[in-house]
Formats: sequence, structure tokens, C-alpha cells
Amino acid sequence: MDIRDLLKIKYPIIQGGMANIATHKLASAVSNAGGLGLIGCGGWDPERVIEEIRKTKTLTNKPFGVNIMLMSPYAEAISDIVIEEGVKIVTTGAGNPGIYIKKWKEAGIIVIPVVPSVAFAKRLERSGVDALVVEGTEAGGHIGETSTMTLVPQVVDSVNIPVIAAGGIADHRGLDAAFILGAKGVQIGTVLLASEECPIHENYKQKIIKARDTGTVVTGRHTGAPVRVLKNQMAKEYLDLTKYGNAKLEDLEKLTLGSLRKAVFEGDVDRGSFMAGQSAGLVNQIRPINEILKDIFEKSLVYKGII
Ligand code: TUI
Repeated sequence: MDIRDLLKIKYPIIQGGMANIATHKLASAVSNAGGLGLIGCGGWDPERVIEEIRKTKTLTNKPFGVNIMLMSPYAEAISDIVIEEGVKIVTTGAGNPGIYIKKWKEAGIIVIPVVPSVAFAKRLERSGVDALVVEGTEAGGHIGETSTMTLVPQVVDSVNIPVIAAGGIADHRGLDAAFILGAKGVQIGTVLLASEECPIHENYKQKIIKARDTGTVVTGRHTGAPVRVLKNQMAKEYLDLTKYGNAKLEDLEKLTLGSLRKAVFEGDVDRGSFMAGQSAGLVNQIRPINEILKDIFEKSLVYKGII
């Protein structure tokens, strides 16, 4: 199934549900450009989520979705809000959405969980989800262990629902690679951080475009929630503290507390947690979102029918 038909969008490209970043501004800009924009609820309380959904509706008449970060203390409340607000598409991350799927399907919602493994993908297919975002460890933020290159074809071989590839994709070559691996669409995040419309501090955008191939590290392996971020002083201190596996959780929490917000809103280059994927090395300029999406799709050899 072509996910452009499933989601009623022009390009087979969906936006990552980046916490504190994927506001109504980003989601509506992506949807208006022909992709699927997503409101990322990680970090927001229910009232803020309702406000963001309503604002998005005023800014686009194209399909958009809501991403629910399942580690959020508000995940359950938000699972009802999407139904009450008439949201048509829900993606989930950082946990198991199993307990919500039945009510979402009864409400006619298209459900697309993000998964980091074959086992989880198979389990969710049995629960009746419509498609899967299969995210490799190249992605930014909270990640699994397996690479996009190896994980996508293994999930494609294991399920009969459409797979959307994520992690490491920032241009038309990534889209082509994903389709050759059997994906029917791609999810992008990092390249959208470097867009004109992305509502983050200018320092965050500059850090993305300056990052090279080795510009990210993974913090939080120690606590069971690995998170890929751009290298900086904060990431270095975190890794130093966890080097011997005996860091106090309390010290780590102090270090990370509010650090994503410091990156997004204050552009604090030393103390911020600048979540980003390995594709930051591929992103070298700040562009409008419609140009980013058009470029990925129209330069694709798969879509030109060449391969
Ligand atoms: O969720 C993401 N990316 C994220 S969430 C986030 S906010 C956050 N910040 C700090 C620590 C933790 C979260 C930033 N980036 N991507 C999708 C994703 N889901 N990646 C990995 C997973 C995942 C992991 C385990 C999904 C399911 C899962 O299974 C748990 C279970 O219950 O079996």
C-alpha cells in the first residue's frame, strides 16, 4: 500500500514528532508542503496539546497527525484527547502503545507506532496497527540499537503492513535507499531542524549545519534510555559521569534536567541537549520546508522510475 494513499498526502514523507519542537508551526508547515506534519506531545501537558491541535487546524486543511511520547506522564490523557479532538492519525514513540490501540481503531484513527525492533513490530501488527515507522539507531533523540540499513528489511520481511523508514534519512538518496530496502515511506527529523519554519533557537540550527559525520554521541545508555545528541560540553560531562557505570542517577538527572528546553528555547550551546540524528552531517544549509520535501521527492531515482 502506498502510504500517500493511506495518509492522503502528496509526498511519502512524514515528520518526526520531536518533543518541544514539533509545534503547530512545524506540523502545519510540513503538511502544507505536502508531507505529513506531526504535533510532538513529549514535554507538554494535556491543555497545551489541545491548544496545539486546534492551532494546527487553523493553519492547514491538509492531513496532520499527533505523536504521543509514551514515557510522558500525560500519555494516557493525551490518548483520549486525540479521540475527542478528532485527530485522524496518531504515531507513538518511546514505549508500547498496545493498551490504546483498540479505542483508537474504534474511533477510526490511523495508528502508526515507531518501533526499534522486529519483535515489537510483529507484536504491534497483531494488535491491528495500520503501518509502522521503523527507526534505526542513526536517528536523533531516544533510540534503539539496530541500524536502519539492517532493521528496515528485517521488519519488511516480518510484517504485511507498510513500513516507513526512519533514522539517517535527510535527502533523496536516503529516500531511495529506504525504498530499495522495502519501505513505503520515510520519516525525517534532523533535516527539518535546519528549516526556516522550525521554531527552535538559531544556535540549534547552526549546530546542525556545522555538525559533521562524527558530530553526535549517545548519552543515557546507562539509564536504559539512550538518547542521541550533538556533541557539546553537556554531552561530554554526561559521558564522563557514566564512564565507569557507577554515576548517581541523581547527578545525571541534574545534568539533563531541562536540558532539551535549554537547547530549543535558549540556544545554550554548552548546557543544552541538542537532540539530532547522524544525518546532521548531511545537512549543510537552512532551507524552507517546501524546498526540502520537494528536493527529497523529485530528485529520487525511484520516483523518477530510473530504479
Ligand atoms: O521516541 C523516539 N524518540 C524520542 S522520544 C524523546 S523524549 C525523551 N527524552 C529523553 C529520554 C527519553 C525520551 C526523544 N526522542 N523515537 C521512537 C522510539 N521508540 N525510539 C525507540 C523507541 C522505543 C523503545 C522501546 C519504542 C518501544 C520500546 O519498547 C518498550 C516496550 O515497552 O517494549
